[in-house]
Formats: sequence, C-alpha cells, structure tokens
Amino acid sequence: MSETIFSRIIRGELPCHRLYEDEHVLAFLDIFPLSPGHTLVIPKQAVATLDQLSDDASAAIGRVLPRLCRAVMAATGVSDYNILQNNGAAAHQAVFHVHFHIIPKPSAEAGLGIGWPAQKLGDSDGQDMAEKIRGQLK
Ligand code: DGP
Repeated sequence: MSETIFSRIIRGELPCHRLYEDEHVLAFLDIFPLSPGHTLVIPKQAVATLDQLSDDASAAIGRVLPRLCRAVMAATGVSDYNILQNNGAAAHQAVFHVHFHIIPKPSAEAGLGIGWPAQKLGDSDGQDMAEKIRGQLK
C-alpha cells in the first residue's frame, strides 16, 4: 500500500479535472501537461509500479484505456499520441502510484520528446535474454 497524492485525488480530498471513473479506474487531466489533453489514467489500487498491480485492476485499465484515447483524440483533434507509463525514479516516475499518461502529439515540438538510444540486438544476446525471461514466466 503506497499513499500518494493520487490516493487523495481518488478520495476527492484534492481537486482534479475528472474525465472518467469506475470501480477500479480514475482518469483526470495532468496538472503539468506536455500538450493540451494530457491525461492520467490510474487504478484505484494504490501500488507504486505496474508489476505490482492486480489482475483485476490491470484488466480494468486495459478495458477503458483505448476508449479514453479515442475521447482525447476527438476532443483535441490530434490523431498522434503516446502512452507513457514510468516505473521507478530512474525511469522518471515522480508519483509512486501506477499511472498511464495519454499524451497527444500535436506537432514535432509539442507533447512527449523521447531519447531512444537503440542498439542492434545480437543473436546470442537475444537468445540468452529470451531464455531468461521465458524462464521467469513459467
Ligand atoms: P510521472 O513522472 O510519470 O510520475 O508523472 C507524474 C505526473 O503527475 C506528472 O506529469 C504531473 C502529474 N501530477 C503530479 N501531481 C499532480 C496533481 O496533484 N494533480 C494532477 N492532476 N496531476 C499531478
């Protein structure tokens, strides 16, 4: 259980621009938007990172996320957007309650900018890593 500012928003103790609410999920406008319509979608379950989220809360987010994307697209008139979900301080997480950002990308300059230091995956590195991850899924 991690109590953050988002728990207080869920309980209605702090104001927000509410967009959607059901038993498991709340969506509201980000207070520091990267572009107009920047939305946060959060589970009501108070856990810090996605790997800790229950199956029920995950399913509830998955059910409504595309619908929220469509609403943000229609309301902003922007068809390109990013879904961002940060886990851990080194991965730019500032609020330690799971949240998905929906960030409209109205132009090259506005919205989310991404550093993407990609490197080609070597065959044996790929084999080793895939084996390790598959082993953890068993
Ligand atoms: P992240 O870096 O992924 O943890 O993003 C946290 C986001 O939460 C950031 O974009 C700003 C937003 N945020 C922080 N505090 C509040 C708040 O009190 N209200 C709202 N609406 N958004 C908040």
